[in-house]
Amino acid sequence: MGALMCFSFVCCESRKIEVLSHRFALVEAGLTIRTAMVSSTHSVSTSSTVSASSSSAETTHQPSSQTSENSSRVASVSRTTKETDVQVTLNVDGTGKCTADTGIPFLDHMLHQISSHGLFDLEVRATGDIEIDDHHTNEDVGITLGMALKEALGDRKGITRFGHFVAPLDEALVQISLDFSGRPHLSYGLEIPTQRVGTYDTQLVREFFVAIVNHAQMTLHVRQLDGINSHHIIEATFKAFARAMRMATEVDARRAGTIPSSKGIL
Ligand SMILES: [Mn+2]
Repeated sequence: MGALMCFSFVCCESRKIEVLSHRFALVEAGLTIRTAMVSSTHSVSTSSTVSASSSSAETTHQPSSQTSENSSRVASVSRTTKETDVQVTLNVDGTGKCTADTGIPFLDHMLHQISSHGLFDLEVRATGDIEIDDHHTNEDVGITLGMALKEALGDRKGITRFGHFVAPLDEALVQISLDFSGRPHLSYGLEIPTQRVGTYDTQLVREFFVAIVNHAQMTLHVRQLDGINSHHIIEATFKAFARAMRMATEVDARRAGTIPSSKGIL
């Protein structure tokens, strides 16, 4: 039924909406992860496997020094493959401090949007095989940021869960609606008119969001309501994404620390 509803929705849209939905195959690529959750409510170290687009990767999650009376929503994730080496530190309850050094200037610019408008403290450092192109590094930054988000939010107790925003940037207007549902899904409705912004391949915007939704395990719908300039369209998307994430990750006091799902689990 979900697929039918989704299909009819696509048909009714004036813009082309690309729907991507797949369950996160937990054993896909033989990735080994050592996890030490940073939240005090998730202090157990575990070993597990998760999927990734690369054939092999080593990932470590390091406990943060930050603590609070409840749980600090901070995560540090390092992920290394034969293609890239990425470190992400994320504080969901930050003030918008950002360091972004990925070797891809436009991606750095977009990471600053996520931090600034989401009020997340974000540190991203990446080295990768950009002598080939930006694809692997762009994707692996998305993967690692998604993993950090998932870890920082822990069991998602008390969060607002849903978030939405419509961001203008001059003539561009982009709507984001998202849900920290535990189920990866991306509906991607951008029509970016040029192949590149600066040196950045605009096809990589979709790849970045695919990586985030898969690894943060979230539902994300992106709709372009207006826009002519590629830079404006992409930046409006990241600003709307940031504000929607801020809304969804904020603690809802009326939830009183319970999991925001009728199923009791996210
Ligand atoms: Mn800009």
